[in-house]
Amino acid sequence: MLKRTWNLSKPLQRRWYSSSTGKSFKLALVQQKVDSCKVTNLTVARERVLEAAKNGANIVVLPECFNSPYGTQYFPQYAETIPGDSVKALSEVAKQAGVYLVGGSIPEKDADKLYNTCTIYNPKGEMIAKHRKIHLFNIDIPGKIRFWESDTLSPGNKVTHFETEYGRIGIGICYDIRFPELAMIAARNGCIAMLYPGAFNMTTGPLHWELLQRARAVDNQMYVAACSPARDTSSGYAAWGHSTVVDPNGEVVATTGHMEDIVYAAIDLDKLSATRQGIPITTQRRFDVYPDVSVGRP
Ligand SMILES: *[C@@H]1O[C@H](CO)[C@@H](O)[C@H](O)[C@H]1NC(C)=O
Ligand SMILES: CC(=O)N[C@H]1CO[C@H](CO)[C@@H](O)[C@@H]1O
Repeated sequence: MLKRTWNLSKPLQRRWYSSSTGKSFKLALVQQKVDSCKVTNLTVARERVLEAAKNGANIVVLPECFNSPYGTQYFPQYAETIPGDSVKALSEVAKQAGVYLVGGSIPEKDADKLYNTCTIYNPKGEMIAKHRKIHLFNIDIPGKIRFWESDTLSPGNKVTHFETEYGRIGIGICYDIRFPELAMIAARNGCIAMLYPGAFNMTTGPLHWELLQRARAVDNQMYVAACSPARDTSSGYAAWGHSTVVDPNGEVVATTGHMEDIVYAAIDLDKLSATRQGIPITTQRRFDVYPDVSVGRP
């Protein structure tokens, strides 16, 4: 193997804070089938979270738009305030299950604006963070497809990290995963994982869903997981499914197909440290050559 030497005449800027505690935990991704009745879907979400907890999960993730159909035309009708009915239900189930709950996303109404928002709860049922999707998915290819989230949604304006006894965790929603800066900012601020509720479609799913998770994971040597709704070909938006967990080495450690399922993975924080020791990119960056996107954030 080629031995590389580094020019160490200039001190490398070392900026690395891991909030990792060395404790391992069990992550669960609930790949729920989502339809048009909010109450039913909240009930199903609740049952799945309790089931995941019964199977030993410590952190449970729900998919993007788990209680409303995915489509800009539905968001105004399904939107609710935070706190509101969904927050109440999620808070109660987090407490009952005794887990951290990453509540997928719901269309949030705030004054005259709508957001695609993920709320996060601790095992006491307290809402400890809220992430509004930062990058809105706007695409318009004449004669082919138009999906313009900005028609009804406004973007969030900040990065979101939350604390657990296992370590700090970063959140993005769906299209946010395509912007590597978010995961970089999270990793350099000590996050051990990025969790993305998301709903890729039948074209971008096979093409990029796993690739993007592996890319974010290997670049940042952190766990990355994305939780999709189950596929429903009768709905207006068929999701790819395939909720997946990737380890800090970029390897898929748990995944599924497109049906309803719960994906479980043991998150091993020793593996995270070992990966970072084995390939020390976290301490060998050259911020004297290029800027660090995480400076001054979050
Ligand atoms: C999925 O989204 C991509 C990117 O916007 C688009 O090009 C493609 O046509 C969509 N595929 C389906 C099956 O809707
Ligand atoms: C997962 C699940 O049960 N989703 C339900 C959401 O609500 C609609 C309408 O009641 C049901 O058809 C879906 O099955």
